[in-house]
Amino acid sequence: MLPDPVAPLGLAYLAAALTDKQHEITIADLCFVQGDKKTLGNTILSFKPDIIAVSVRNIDNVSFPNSISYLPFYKEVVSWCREYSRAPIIAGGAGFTLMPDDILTYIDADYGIVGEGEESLPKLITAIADGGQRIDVSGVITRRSSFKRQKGPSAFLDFDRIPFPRRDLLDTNTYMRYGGMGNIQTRRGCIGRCIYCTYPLIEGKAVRLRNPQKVADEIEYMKKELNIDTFFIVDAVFNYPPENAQDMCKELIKRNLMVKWSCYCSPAFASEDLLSLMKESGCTGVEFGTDSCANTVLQNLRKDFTLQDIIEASQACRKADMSYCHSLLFGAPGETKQTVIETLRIMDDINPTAVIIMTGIRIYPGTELARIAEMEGIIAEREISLNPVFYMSSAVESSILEVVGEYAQKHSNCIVPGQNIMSDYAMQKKLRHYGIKGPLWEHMKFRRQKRKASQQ
Ligand code: B12
Repeated sequence: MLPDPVAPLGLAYLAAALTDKQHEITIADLCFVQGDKKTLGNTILSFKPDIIAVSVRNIDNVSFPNSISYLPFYKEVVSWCREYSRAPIIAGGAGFTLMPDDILTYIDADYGIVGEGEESLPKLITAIADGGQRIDVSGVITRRSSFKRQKGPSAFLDFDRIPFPRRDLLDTNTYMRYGGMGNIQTRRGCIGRCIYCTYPLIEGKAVRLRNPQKVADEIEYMKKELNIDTFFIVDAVFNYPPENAQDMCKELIKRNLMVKWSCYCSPAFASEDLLSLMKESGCTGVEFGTDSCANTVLQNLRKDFTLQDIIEASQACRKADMSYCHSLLFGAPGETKQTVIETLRIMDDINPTAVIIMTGIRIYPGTELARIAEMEGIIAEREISLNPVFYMSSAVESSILEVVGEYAQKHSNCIVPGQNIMSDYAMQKKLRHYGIKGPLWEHMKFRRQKRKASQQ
């Protein structure tokens, strides 16, 4: 399975919220099963649900040019549910939240919830149990009503008060075996203004923090009860605000839990002090959403850092002996052959553990990029629908795949998912088979060491 299988943390949160309200729950996870329909059918027939909730996390692989849509599979799953049960079907999830009306109609669900589900889902279930005549729950859409994006999703919740996710309902051992890590969330929301990004639409524009002690309690439980010793922090940006990130690390160091973890970081707040503390608390690698090294492009994308920050964050990683990866995104408004070459040249200088390159920027409704694309006559915002459309600066449209492909062939630290370069199923399977944990890009350094040794 490519990319790595990822445990359905969102469902585990919903299960906890429903347990709190005395509902009986089961999770039918189709990630590892052969003959999905039969497995799902057996679960439905034995559990006899009154409500079925479907989590739509990924709608596609966001990889240009090898774009794959997952929505036909969700549609099929909903049709299987209907074959085995007459229970109303509610859809939700990160992917769902991005185009709720279109997805609801396409997969043929009865209700949808936009955004976080911990509060809305129990309320919707109660409303349905009461006859479903009056549904006044924020974030809910039905086949007749439509969600008005300008109102935002359901009210953003106080994240610190939400109960721990019910990982006991998930097959965490299998996720560890094939995915190499567990997952945990320490904050929700993102203050970034990146023109293409969906995170503020999904999680809100303000950061909602959890108490570091509670996060450490959850990690301690994961380690002691579920044997999860390696995990990914799924926060949009772990190192903002830096003070909270520091407190988080200090709490882990104090408890001496001997866990390993990795996360997304912004180059803007990646000081050597923080990175050293992160390393001491078990962090093995950070992934920077760098996108470009050309200041003009960074400005156009409304990134909140500059080339200088990228260089300094990279130096700080080296000093803290932290593996680090820069994710690049080529094709932004204002991208030229020059800005691409400049960015790749700076990657040569910086020489990070890994460079992940995506070409073309997926356009989602509700983002500034959608408005730019409409203004430039590429696509009207209301027409952006289930078929992925990618923004690509016309100045690089014809050359970018070749330039990136050539660069990747010469650089053993380079991963290009859209062109299947260093990102294939066989390699992933082999590494996981040998018990390699954590993000696979962290292991590029061993590949490079091997290549260097063979050249000597
Ligand atoms: C962290 C992350 C990753 C990490 C995950 C690491 C790990 N081990 O967990 C990595 C880097 C591996 C990753 C990979 C991918 N990711 Co990702 N990822 C995220 C991110 C930032 C957070 C996801 C998360 O865990 N959130 C925390 C949980 C608790 O929240 P949640 O799942 O959204 O659940 C809440 C709500 O959505 C809702 N909810 C969820 N299910 C349901 C169901 C019902 C019925 C209801 C009512 C509500 C509901 O309630 C939950 C609790 O509040 C999101 C962006 C974001 N900000 O959400 C992208 C995101 C989900 N990823 C995305 C994608 C595409 C992918 C990949 C396919 C990319 C690729 N080609 O490799 C893979 C797929 C991996 C997989 N097997 O699923 C897209 C999905 C949209 C799309 N276009 O499809 C997102 C939205 C980013 C984006 N581009 O906008 N990802």
